[in-house]
Amino acid sequence: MRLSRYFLPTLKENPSEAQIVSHRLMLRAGMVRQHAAGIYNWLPLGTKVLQNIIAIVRDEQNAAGAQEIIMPTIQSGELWKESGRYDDYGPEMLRIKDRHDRDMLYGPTHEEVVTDIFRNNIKSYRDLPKNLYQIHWKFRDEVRPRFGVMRGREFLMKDAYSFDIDFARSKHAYNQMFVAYLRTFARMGLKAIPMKADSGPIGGDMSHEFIVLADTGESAVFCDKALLEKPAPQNVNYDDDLQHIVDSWTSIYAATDEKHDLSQEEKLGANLVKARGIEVGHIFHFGGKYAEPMGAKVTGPDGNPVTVMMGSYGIGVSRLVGAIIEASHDENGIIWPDEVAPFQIGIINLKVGDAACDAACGDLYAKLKAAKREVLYDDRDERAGVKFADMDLIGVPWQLVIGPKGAAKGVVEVKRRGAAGKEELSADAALAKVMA
Ligand code: 5CA
Repeated sequence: MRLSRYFLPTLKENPSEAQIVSHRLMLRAGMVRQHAAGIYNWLPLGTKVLQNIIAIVRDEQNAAGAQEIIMPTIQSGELWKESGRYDDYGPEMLRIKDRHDRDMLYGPTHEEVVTDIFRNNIKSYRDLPKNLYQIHWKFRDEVRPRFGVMRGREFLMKDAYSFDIDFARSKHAYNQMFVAYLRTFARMGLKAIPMKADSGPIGGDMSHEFIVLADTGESAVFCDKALLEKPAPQNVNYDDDLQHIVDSWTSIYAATDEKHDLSQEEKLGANLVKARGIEVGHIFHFGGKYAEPMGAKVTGPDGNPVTVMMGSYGIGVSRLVGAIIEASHDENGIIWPDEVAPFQIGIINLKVGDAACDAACGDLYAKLKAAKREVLYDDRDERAGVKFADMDLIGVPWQLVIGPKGAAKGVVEVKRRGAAGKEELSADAALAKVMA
């Protein structure tokens, strides 16, 4: 992409409405613009990051055996009357009347809809297990939307729902998602801590939140440093019994402030980490909570009907964009982890109009595009300082800088975002380095 043609409305000043760094940087980097309280437009740069996060989430969900579907954003209120949540959910649910005066709503979550799909289409235990997920927009009329996309009213969620014949198999589905989450967040460059949690309005008997540490997090977190040092599981076979992997994580101490056990302070000593955290995922096991009232049953091996056991598994996909920035930035802007970066490589032409600079930059740009790299070429007629600042602000991991002197010598300056110093390399060596 040529920056001269790209829709990238960056801001030099800090917007006054933004209280936390990720919100400030998302506005300054031209990623999002607010449409109404807690409702955002995603501009091209923000959309690219969101799509990269979606791709990782999707890849890990598919690997864990979940199957992607798309459910409606507007739901019928009737299903929620069946589950009993229509009245319970409260003012966070945006209720809508259609022209026939029917009760509709903008889905804050999809347990009812997916249970309805299940009961209408799956009849036998032989068709189990099933785990269905979507990556879709939700609406919750939060009292206090704030911190940009972190606590929005409309937000993007990955929500998966598992269906099994008995508790042991349902627990296995829960464990599959638990492990998939550890891998998902690690691929985004995040350290996410699984933490035993309350299940709130979703309900159920077993629940974990996944928390990313950041100073601006909404909840206080205490944990054993060992959790932060533990690498995410590699080469997982999701058909294996995963209980020992889950146990190896849940046996390490972690708690929010309400549940923090003071005796751990002494026990862990210097290994106790006190921090703040952002909830990026939440998984729930709730057995028959929806299947029971909604009649989601299958025929069991003995021919008798059995109510299915369910769990639901959420990831805050749009919130993750903010969480990643909270975890990875400096005074100049965002530092994207490679796998979520909107562009992997930036080219800065220090003297647009200079034949040698234009030729050298044009050549790098063509080669990187031919190699299918996402590359942003700053070909604007702007001061060098503006170009350096914008490239750092939007967080491009590799930056190739070419000015008249370098172009004459056939060399390129290679910078790694977030690292000190720069390196002068031949054009070919620079290409090899940033493509490695
Ligand atoms: N149905 C279940 C799981 S599929 C569910 O709705 N879970 S949840 O309420 O915990 O939401 C899942 C994730 O969505 C949360 O962990 C959080 O990361 C994200 N999330 C929740 N509310 C918001 C919000 N207002 N803005 C941005 N992200 C949110």
